[in-house]
Amino acid sequence: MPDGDDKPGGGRLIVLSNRIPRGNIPSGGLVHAIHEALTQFGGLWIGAAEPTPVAEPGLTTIGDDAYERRTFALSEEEHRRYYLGYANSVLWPLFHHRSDLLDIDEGDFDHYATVNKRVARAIAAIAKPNDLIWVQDYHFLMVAHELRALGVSNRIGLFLHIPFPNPSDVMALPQVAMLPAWIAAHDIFGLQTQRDVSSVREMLRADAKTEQLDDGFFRRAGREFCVRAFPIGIDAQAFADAAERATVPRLTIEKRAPLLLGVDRLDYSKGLVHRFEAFAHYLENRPDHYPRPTFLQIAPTSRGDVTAYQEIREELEQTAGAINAQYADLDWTPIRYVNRHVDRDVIAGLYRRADVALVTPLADGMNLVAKEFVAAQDPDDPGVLILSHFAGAVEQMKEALLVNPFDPAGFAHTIADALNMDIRERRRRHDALREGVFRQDIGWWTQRFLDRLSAAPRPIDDYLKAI
Ligand code: GDG
Repeated sequence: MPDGDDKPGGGRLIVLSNRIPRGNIPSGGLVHAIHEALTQFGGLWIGAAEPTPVAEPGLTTIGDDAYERRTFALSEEEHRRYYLGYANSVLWPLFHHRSDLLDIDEGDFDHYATVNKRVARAIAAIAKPNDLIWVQDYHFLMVAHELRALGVSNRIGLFLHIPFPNPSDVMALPQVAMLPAWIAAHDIFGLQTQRDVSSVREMLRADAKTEQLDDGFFRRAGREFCVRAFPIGIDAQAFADAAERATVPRLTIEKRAPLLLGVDRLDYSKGLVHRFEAFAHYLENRPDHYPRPTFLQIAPTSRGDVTAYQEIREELEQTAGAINAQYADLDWTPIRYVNRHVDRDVIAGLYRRADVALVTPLADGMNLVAKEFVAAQDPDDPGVLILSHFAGAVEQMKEALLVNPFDPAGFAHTIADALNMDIRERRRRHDALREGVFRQDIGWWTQRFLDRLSAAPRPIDDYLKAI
């Protein structure tokens, strides 16, 4: 990443994300990468405060070292309607191709707009001319547009961690007509995959005001902006070290019995019910002489206040219960479903112990678990990654065993292939995957994004006057 004199005009970095770490920075991962970038550039990290009865404008400082951490206020109603409502009951399902789960309430969008405008005003009040502004994710799709309306000409980039909807799905968003202007207000609109870039391109093609240029650039209202893929990585070395150090918890499974592992936030996009059913299909058809496999699924509850998440939790409990009732024996439970958070070091040890990882979302921006599993394996005796076609990670991880999670029979065959794979093929696939996971790690991702953002042409005054 540009440092010292390479910083554009010596500007700082302003990062906006919904979550902001309160205390110590956890090692590895996105939070750590943002922390490192901010330490290098200097600047500010802005995130949401805990909800309060009334939200005041401006920012509150919560920490100050190499850079400042500040929060913007959120009222309890805004938390319910901007965060749980528009962000997580409209944008999240829509962007994960689940229009059937949309819960549209006109007032929720008003709160989303209010919060985005409040955040934009707070940033406009503190941004210095050469600061880079880096927005994270779908909670803040309008912030750049609001900043431009306030006359802010800084370089602004947004990275969308989740998929972008395809052209027909996106029509279900009541605010679809505003999307091109929101996107065009950035200098860089970053996505996880080429597939997502194509979806944005398709949407912009239908927008009469947008002109497509070369190399990912577009022009709208007199200024150019770029739409590009920046596939996110992990801190591969930190994960490999943690996995090597970790003591695997006692699992009480048969000695040479294979362990299949899934690790996901409990979210309907992760395809957990489909995964459980495919495993049942495998159990139904597996030869009797096999050692009995155990499938361990760790899925801590997430967004438990949203109805769709309560429903998926119930459905998963019922599915696991029914499968275990049908296939379990006195000394064997096929599915171990752990519905709580497990420490990262324990997860790293479990990845290393697992023979097969099941990373089979129905839609996913990237999926970091696929990369963590690969980084954690013993290269001499690696496990096998089963990866869904619908995880963004598939564009970089072609050597995984790829599955269609909607096809239980095909999925079950792939589980059998994974459990039967000989050591030479396991090593061949793992070597290739590992090389990519280490080369395109989280540092590579941060650097690529910030290099591109630093080099973006500055917005022009005519545009600011035109919007
Ligand atoms: C979004 C996009 C994109 C899960 N359970 C536990 C635990 N985890 C950790 C995993 C992994 C992370 O949570 C989940 O990673 P995903 O990639 O599946 O992320 P999402 O939360 O859906 O986030 C996604 C990501 O942003 C980054 O851009 O890849 O597509 O949806 O790191 O290890 N960690 C611990 N205990 C658990 O019980 N310690």
